[in-house]
Amino acid sequence: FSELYPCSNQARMAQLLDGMWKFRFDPEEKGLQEGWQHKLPDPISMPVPASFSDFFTTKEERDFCGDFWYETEVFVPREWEKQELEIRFGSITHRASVFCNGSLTATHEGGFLPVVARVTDHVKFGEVNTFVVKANNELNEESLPCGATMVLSDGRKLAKPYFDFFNYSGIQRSVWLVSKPGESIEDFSVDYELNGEDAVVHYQIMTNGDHEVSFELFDENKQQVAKSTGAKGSVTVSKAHLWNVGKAYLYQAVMRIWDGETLIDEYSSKIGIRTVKIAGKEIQINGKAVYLKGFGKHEDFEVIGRGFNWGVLKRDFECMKWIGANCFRTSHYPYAEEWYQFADEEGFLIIDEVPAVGMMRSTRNFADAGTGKFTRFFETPTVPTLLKNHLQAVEEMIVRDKNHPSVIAWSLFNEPETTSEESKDYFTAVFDAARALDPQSRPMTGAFEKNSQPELCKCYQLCDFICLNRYYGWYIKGGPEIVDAREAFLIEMNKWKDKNLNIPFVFTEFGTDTMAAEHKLPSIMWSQEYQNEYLDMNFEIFDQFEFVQGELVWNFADFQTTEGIMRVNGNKKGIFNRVRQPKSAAFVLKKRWESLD
Ligand code: E9O
Repeated sequence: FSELYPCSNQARMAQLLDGMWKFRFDPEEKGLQEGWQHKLPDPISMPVPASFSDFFTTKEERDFCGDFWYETEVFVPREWEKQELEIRFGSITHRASVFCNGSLTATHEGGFLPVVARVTDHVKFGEVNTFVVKANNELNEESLPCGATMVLSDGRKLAKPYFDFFNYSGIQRSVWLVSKPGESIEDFSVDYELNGEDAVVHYQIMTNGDHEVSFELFDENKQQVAKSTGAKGSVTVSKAHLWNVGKAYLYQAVMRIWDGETLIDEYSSKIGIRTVKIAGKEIQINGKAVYLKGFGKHEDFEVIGRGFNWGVLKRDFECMKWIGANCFRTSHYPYAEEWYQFADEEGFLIIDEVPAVGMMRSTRNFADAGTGKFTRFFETPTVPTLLKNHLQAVEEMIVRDKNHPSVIAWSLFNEPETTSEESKDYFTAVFDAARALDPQSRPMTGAFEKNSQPELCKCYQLCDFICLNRYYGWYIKGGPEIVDAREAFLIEMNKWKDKNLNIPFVFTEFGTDTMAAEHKLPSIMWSQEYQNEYLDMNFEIFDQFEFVQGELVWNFADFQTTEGIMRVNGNKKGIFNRVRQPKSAAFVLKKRWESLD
């Protein structure tokens, strides 16, 4: 099925189904047997898009783990009778079955990429139709992200993430009903070559028929600048306006299927002409080096959890522009598509990450605890299914996001175990598959944690540039030991330097938990003053190594995690607090990043 973002025009209609849906928890997993796919009995109300957790006032509901159901009713007009109909969910976390008037129309594994169900044969035209979703948010070692599900003594399931963010779940992104012609545009891709003042746009349009296809480009004044026919081809845009960092320029690509003079289908999308290349130690956009400044982010906000919200998006971009950032990583999962669309508009760079997080044994997730037997993560029998799910997520992410000019790189993992032969085989398979998928051949990378040291790591060789998550001065030698942290950091950096890899390095995580209200002179850990000192120490080291080509602070904002002794109502490494007001470190970053321009 097509993953194209919905649009409306003379050939297609897209209707947003966001709003108040019906909802029910199903802790006994009896829904299917009792026929809930037709209609939910005694439902409560539930906003879509949103995570369900933080609306509730009981722990049983907030921390619910297991099956849960959604329902909505939609009138489908008669005029759509000759069209194909799809219901498209931006995502359903973490897995789902979609029913239309009681019939199963799609199942999907993975909580952060679109779920599309073709419902043409199940819909009643000119009538009200019922759409029901059965979802599940359990974690295991085959799911992305990885985790476990435990059972409490009262019989309730509880999610045990192997990752540091709350297991927010539900229909967290927008839902559309899409009507399109039977013969339709299923996908398209573009790639660019710069040629002096001109740009060559290579395009490919995938359809499910064999009628004639046309491709047109319009500039921001809606003037046509190029036109071609054929499903595959190249057009030249003379004196092309390039899409640049902080200075976006977007053309409108209009694709059509024709039966002679008669229009069959039309799809349009904004595109940005730019190239991305790793050249020696530089990350180059349009042949010019760019230093990445910004954050690892989360989709996370009060009340709505991971639910998409245009207001939060707007505030986040305003804060990122104010502070002088030019980049963010979609840690630790692909975000709602609207984030990429807006980054395209604003000239922001994105490192797009799959939900491959938690692939590591630690004290938190040591499955064999107590047996005295240590199994490395990639030695377990669950690995083949995990790999299958990983490859599926990589494919869906690249297919979904490949045409965004903002996306400059793919991050294929976060902090896995990387020192065994098994991890090397596993990630070689992931990188090989990913490289075959991107028509723009963007650089591939992954984020490495502290055990992935240059002499031990068997996976950094797969990367076009290397992303390091490092916490010298926080997890390693914090507080009064920060002088020693600096020494240890230098030792590691010199080891990387001695490898002479001649590729860029980007710090994708560094930071300290900081209470927004805590001040202390002289500083102590958790105070605002300490966050500033830590950042200054890190910057002093980054600036000594020319192969360091970017710094993405962990994190843009404080965010919710599972409860535990390491977390005070969430992870407090934000440069902004959870409601997006600056900590003192925001002014340190603003000063540095504005001076780096
Ligand atoms: C992943 C991110 O999701 N990296 C973690 C971030 C954090 O703040 C988390 O939020 O904890 C850092 C990993 C640091 C590993 C060192 C742990 C040493 C324990 C003594």
